[in-house]
Amino acid sequence: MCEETHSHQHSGHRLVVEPQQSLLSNNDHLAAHIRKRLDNLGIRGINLMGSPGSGKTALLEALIDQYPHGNLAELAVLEGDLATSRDADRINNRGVKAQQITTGSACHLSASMVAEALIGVSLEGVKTLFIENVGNLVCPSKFALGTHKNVVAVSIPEGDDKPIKYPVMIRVADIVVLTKADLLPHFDFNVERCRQEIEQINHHAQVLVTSAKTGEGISELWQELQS
Ligand SMILES: Nc1nc2c(ncn2[C@@H]2O[C@H](COP(=O)(O)OP(=O)(O)OP(=O)(O)O)[C@@H](O)[C@H]2O)c(=O)[nH]1
Ligand SMILES: [Mg+2]
Repeated sequence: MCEETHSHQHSGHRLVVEPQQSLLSNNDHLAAHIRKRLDNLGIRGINLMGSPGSGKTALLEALIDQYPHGNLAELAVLEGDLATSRDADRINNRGVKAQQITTGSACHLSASMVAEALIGVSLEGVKTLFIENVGNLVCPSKFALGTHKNVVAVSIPEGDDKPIKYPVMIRVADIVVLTKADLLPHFDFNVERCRQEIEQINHHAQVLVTSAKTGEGISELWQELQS
C-alpha cells in the first residue's frame, strides 16, 4: 500500500484509503513547475507506469531501437525503482542517458524525486524525457510528475481483467499499451474485451498492442507519443 495515505470510513462499510490532500497539492505544485521547465525547453515528458515486470523497460529499449541511431541524444530516461540501478544500466547500454531514482520503500515516484534527479541530467538537445515509474498498478496514478502523457503498460501474462480491476490507473492513462503481444498464443487474453473494458473506464485512452520482442506496434507507439 502507498505509504503516504490515510484511511476513512464511507457508508459504514467500505474503507477508502487516499493519499493526504496536502501531500498531493504540494506534489501538484512542484509537478506544474517541472512541466513549465520541460515546456520552456521544448521537451515532451512521458510518465510510463505499470505493474512490476509488465515490460516497461523492455518497451523503452524497443522504442530506443526504433529511434534514428544518430539522434539518441534527443532521448533521456529517469528510472524509478525501489532498489538497484539495473534498469538505468539497461538504458545506458542502449546509448541513451539514464538516471536511476531509487525510492527505498516508496511505491511511486513523486515530483520532488523527479526534480532532484533532473539536476543530474543534461537536458540540452533532449526532445523526449521518459520517466519509468516504480512498478505498481495503483500508487503512481495519484502523483503527477509534470509530464505531458501518461502511458500505462499492461502485459498479456497479467491477464485481460487488470484494467477493470485497477481502474484508478487506467483513468489517468493517455495511452494503454498491451505489452508482450508475442505471448498471446500462450494466454487466454481477450484483446477486444480488454479494449472495451478500458474504453468503459476511460474513453479518451488510446489502446495499442505491442511486443518489445518482435517490434510489433512500436512505431505506432512512437506516433502516438509524438502526437
Ligand atoms: N516475450 C516477451 N517478454 C517480454 C517482453 N517485454 C518484456 N518481456 C520480459 O518481461 C520481463 C520483465 O520485463 P521488464 O522490461 O524488466 O519489465 P518492467 O516493467 O520494466 O519491470 P520493473 O521495472 O521491475 O517493474 C523480462 O523477463 C522481459 O524479458 C515482450 O514483449 N515479450
Ligand atoms: Mg523496469
